[in-house]
Amino acid sequence: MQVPAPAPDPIAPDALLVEVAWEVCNQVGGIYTVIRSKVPATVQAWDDRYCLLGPYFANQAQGEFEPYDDQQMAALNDPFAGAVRQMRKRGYDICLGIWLVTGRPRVVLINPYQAYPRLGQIKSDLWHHHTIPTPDTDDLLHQVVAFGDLAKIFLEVLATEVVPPQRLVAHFHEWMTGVAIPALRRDQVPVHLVFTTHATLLGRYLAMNDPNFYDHLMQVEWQAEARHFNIEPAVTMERAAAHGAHVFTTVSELTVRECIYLLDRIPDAVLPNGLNIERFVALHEFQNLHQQYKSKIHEFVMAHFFQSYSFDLDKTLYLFTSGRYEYHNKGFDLTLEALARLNYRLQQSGLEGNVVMFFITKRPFHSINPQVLQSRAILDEVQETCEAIERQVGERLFYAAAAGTDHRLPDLDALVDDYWKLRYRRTLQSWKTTNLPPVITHNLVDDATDDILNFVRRANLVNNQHDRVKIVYHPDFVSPTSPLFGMEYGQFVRGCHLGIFPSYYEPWGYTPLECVARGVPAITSDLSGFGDYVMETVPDHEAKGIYVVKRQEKSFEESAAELTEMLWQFVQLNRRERIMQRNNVESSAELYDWKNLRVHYDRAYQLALERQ
Ligand code: U2F
Ligand code: UDP
Ligand code: G6P
Repeated sequence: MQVPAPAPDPIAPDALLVEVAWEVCNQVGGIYTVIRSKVPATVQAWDDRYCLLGPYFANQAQGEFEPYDDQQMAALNDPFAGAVRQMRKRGYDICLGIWLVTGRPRVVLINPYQAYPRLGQIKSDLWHHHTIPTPDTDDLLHQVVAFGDLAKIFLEVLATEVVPPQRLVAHFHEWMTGVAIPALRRDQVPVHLVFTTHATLLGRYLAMNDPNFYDHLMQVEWQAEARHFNIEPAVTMERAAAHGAHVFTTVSELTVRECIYLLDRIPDAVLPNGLNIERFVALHEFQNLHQQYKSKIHEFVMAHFFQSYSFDLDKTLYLFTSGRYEYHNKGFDLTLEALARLNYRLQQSGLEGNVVMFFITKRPFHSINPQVLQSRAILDEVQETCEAIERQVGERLFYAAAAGTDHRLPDLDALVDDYWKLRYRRTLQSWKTTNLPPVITHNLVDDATDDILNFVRRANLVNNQHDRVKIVYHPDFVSPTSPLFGMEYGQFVRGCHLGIFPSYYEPWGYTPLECVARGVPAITSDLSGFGDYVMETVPDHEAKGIYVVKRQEKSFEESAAELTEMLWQFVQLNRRERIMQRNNVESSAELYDWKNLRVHYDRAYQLALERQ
């Protein structure tokens, strides 16, 4: 298939659009990235006819939400403000404001807890009207059903009291907001309903627990399995939303199959995920950034490894994987297997250079490993000492050069005070150790049964000096406030050479796409929505730095062999080839810009408007 020509900017349907998601101003995972990155493209087309709706959680909203004050609210002359004012008059705790992200969209946030006094009635209605059970013990479910009830009230006010005759589309993401759909249908509220599932709940659980998930998909009895995993309430909410919506959509062809077999409805459309791709005017700018952030990673690596032994950083490649800790679904198992094989091949080959592989994920931990932290602190001191010596030598050398008569270079050693010489020696002495550099940077709550740690122990991939593939397991997302990396996730990605994401279950998978957007090549799999999309729509994707590991109908062994071969080819590229590849990757990123992909959303909205 050919690469589709960039779609002409579609004209958004003439209606109001409310997009409802649990992750509006509330980051949990990938759906936050969908909503947030899509804002500029959506606002461009829908302008002030667009508004987001989500639950208000003070801690989360604080940093990214700016509510309008009473004066501003009174002055606003648009339907969303009108509906918020109406609800306030009736005593609801609801606010309208700006989400402080690129595009600055309007947002309505509703505090779910205000509906708690009515929870009994809400739950009873869900059961009697829609056979949706809600247990008493799960607070997330309580928040979800409370918010669903309030979202329904807001949309009802908007559709019946404020905007008629203007039409209204409400687009719900995931079951957590989709729970409002059945009641909106039952009460025949005049709203055109779109529901998007980003993964089926059962799919995620089954994939994690059944090694032959894809073979068994057609025979799954949803209710029995939902009970088995103790997720029946959420699954019934998801099914009710999928069946109640006028238009039901999902994010990739892969999840279409899941929807058919696990939710019993064929999606009306696939809405692939994009990004807001920002390109630099000068091409070399992103290459410079790679170099700049790679230097920051060098600092971490020196602190982490050089205490025990050193290696040539200029011949070191930084590989990484990242995402929520789903060892099997995210393909951490396959990645480790391939790394162990790569390590062996590198040792046998006589090829120069090392690979440092980072696992960036989230696991419960007590603290950063004090040894790792201390090593970093001492290295910082070494750096300060070196800078002090450099300054001293610099000043004195300059003086000696100007004052001297024989034009010969003075003895540089003599230009350094004894104080600094001693401090230099002492700091280094206290730093060096004979221990191996730790694989993991933190003290995990559950170290003994951790899958990554157990693999490296079994495979003896434990940062021995002779290992050519070194492992750094960082069980927390990287952040600018972290004492170890001290950088944004996006900066970390830029500093690396390759992202590895050979997922077994991944409805879309943003992480490889985020690499591409930053000009970093990435490995994905044909069981990830993104990988599948790339195979279908970008014929020369390998030349553009996107490698797809085949996992469909392949054994673990076959996929491990393929991934090993990909890594092996990658480590043999020289610097010039890597630079050229990064240029290709970066220039292809626009294919995945929301400017091109938003059209799928607008078509779904058009369909919803035709359907009621
Ligand atoms: C899919 O990503 P996720 O489903 O992982 O998206 P998240 O936003 O990380 O998680 C949403 C789910 O997390 C759960 C709940 C939601 O359906 O089950 N959850 C929760 O338990 N507690 C909360 O407070 C909030 C959410 C998919 F897997 C990726 O491949 C895609 O890239 C991504 C975007 O389409 O969607
Ligand atoms: N991520 C992050 N910081 C990190 C590692 C990952 O913010 O240190 C984000 C990443 O940018 C991506 C999301 O986590 O947007 C993972 O999304 P993906 O679609 O890959 O998987 P999901 O979690 O939705 O299953
Ligand atoms: C960028 C910089 C170059 C640097 C190169 C290193 O292209 O602009 O100055 O040499 O990165 O690439 P590498 O793949 O070896 O990290």
